[in-house]
Amino acid sequence: MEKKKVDVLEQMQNMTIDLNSKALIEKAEKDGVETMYKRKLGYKVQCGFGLQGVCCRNCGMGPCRISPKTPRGLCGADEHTIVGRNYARMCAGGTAAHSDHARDITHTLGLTTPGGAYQVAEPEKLKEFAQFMGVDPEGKDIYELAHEVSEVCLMEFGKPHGVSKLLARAPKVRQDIWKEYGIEPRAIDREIATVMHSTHIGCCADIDALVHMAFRCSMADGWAGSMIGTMLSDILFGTPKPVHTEANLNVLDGNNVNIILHGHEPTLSEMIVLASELPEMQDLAKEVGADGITLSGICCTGNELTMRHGIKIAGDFHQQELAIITGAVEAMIVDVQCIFPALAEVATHYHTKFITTSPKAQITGSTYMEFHEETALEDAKTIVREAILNFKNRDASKVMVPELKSEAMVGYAEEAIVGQLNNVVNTQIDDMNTLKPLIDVLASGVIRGVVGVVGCNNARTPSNYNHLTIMKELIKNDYLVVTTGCGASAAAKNGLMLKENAAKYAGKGLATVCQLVDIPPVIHLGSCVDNSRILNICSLVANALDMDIADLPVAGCAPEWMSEKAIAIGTYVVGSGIETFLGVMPPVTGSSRAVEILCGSIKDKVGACFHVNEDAEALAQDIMACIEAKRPHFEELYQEKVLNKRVSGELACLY
Ligand code: XCC
Ligand code: SF4
Repeated sequence: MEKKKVDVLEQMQNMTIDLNSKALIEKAEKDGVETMYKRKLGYKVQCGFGLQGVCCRNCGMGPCRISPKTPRGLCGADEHTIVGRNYARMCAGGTAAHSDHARDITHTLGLTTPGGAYQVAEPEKLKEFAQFMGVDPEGKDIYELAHEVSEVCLMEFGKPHGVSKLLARAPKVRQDIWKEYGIEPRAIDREIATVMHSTHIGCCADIDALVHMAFRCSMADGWAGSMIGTMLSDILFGTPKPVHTEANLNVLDGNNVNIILHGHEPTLSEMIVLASELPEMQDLAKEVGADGITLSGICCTGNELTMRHGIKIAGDFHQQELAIITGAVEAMIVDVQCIFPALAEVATHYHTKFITTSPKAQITGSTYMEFHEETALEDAKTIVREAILNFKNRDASKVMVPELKSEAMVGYAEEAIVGQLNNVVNTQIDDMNTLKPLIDVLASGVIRGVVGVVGCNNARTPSNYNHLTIMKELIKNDYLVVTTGCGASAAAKNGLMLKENAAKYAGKGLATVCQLVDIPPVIHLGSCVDNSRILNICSLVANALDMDIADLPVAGCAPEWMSEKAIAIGTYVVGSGIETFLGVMPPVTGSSRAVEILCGSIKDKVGACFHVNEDAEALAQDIMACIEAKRPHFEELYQEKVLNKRVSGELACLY
């Protein structure tokens, strides 16, 4: 290759640290296929106004862009108003995405029937949750109950009065903080509508008020939408249990029909799993000359499938195009969110069918096969058949499945984390659900803290670099890492979710706990809506200790965030009292006031704030310093609330 081409290739390959991705970027060049990495080269300088969040096009007089020469928009909006409005709208976008996903799951719960495509997998969890939501399960048929809970949950999206019922899961002190600051979210849709209204031209023009409504809206994401999504997914499809899997593009199988599921909602992917396991589909695969069918997942659908079925993870957000470029994929089936429109073009270079299924995410150039929950299994069969029949079009000369994959243990729901710790460490205690072992290792400092390292890949950093750098640094220093979303894929691809690797990567304290308790140093909690599991675990621990979430030695981190969903998540995590660290600067720097509030004074309201550092090593140090600074207070509280009471006999059994 001539020098210029080599330079271009090298530049693209430097944008990821994944070796499979590097190999496929080279293949893409040879095949003449454009990828995100190529397009990024064309974006040498990104718009400075956009980066700072000071571009407004909320009305037809604009776009207005704030600069020293034009310090106000045509309507007079200043940089604080414009940045605040843009930030609030990002939160509303993210909340809408997670919550609309949850709405579909809720609707699906209403469609369950005994023996039908959708059934209740966890009757006990349903009963418990029904009770929590104020529905009496006594004497009710389980499906009658499911339908009733579905209705009650649907009301959380649009009820005219009251605030989210799920707030009651949080410690009382935390609830009081929310009440005081006025960020208890009302109906989910209402919070989204409120933000859209207030950010319309000529409405809210006060940065404090805009940040406030961004928080209230995001709280509806974490403490309503996402939490309902996670809970009902467990009830419908089963609570995840630790299961073995493999990750990275090598999971694509040579002579099998390869079907990749990409997107977010388990309502579709669960049915594809069911359909592909049917004997008629397996037979059809043999008929067309394949050995069988291999399903694998990308993005959060990948997480949902792997944690419930051990289905392999093909890759993360930045590998979606590369997956097709292997030439070995019969169908890429998608529903909603994080799907590159570019897949339509990439697929034209290979035999791959790019199948869209949701009216919410139709993409020009795709094969659109609309999926309906009402006819779920039939629809899924039609889609799987289409994929199988495409096997004969595979062109062996275009196939290159890269060499690497890693093994991983995934699927640690709240129950698994608590149960597993308890099982091994404390078998003498009858109550299997005690949090004592987890709390003991935290309080003694054997584990310094717990950090949720979550979220996307961002083309502003080399793919996976920030995730891995931060996770490795944390576990090396005895911080337990829990992860979701594409961060989880990064960990799985790199062996961080293997118990066997604890000794290699983790510090002495954490490695010992991992060995004793039989957990990996980086724990897979699921998809991005499953960040609500983190809220749940924190609430359980804080409640058990009679503390606030903000008292715990925990932190959140989104090292490579990119989506509006990630901004909403970060905001509700801060709102929940958890210090949150970002590896990519959000578009707020154009307003000194916004930065000052989000990275500072919001702490006076909610007990935590954002911290940003685009240097991954430094960000890891920031996280650890922050948790260490919290520890003395935590240990003191622990002494006062737990140890002293235990000695005086006030604390009878657990905590
Ligand atoms: Fe999307 Fe959920 Fe981000 Fe991955 S982590 S890029 S949002 S798939 Ni959710
Ligand atoms: Fe410009 Fe104001 Fe219209 Fe925004 S709302 S585009 S700042 S005139």
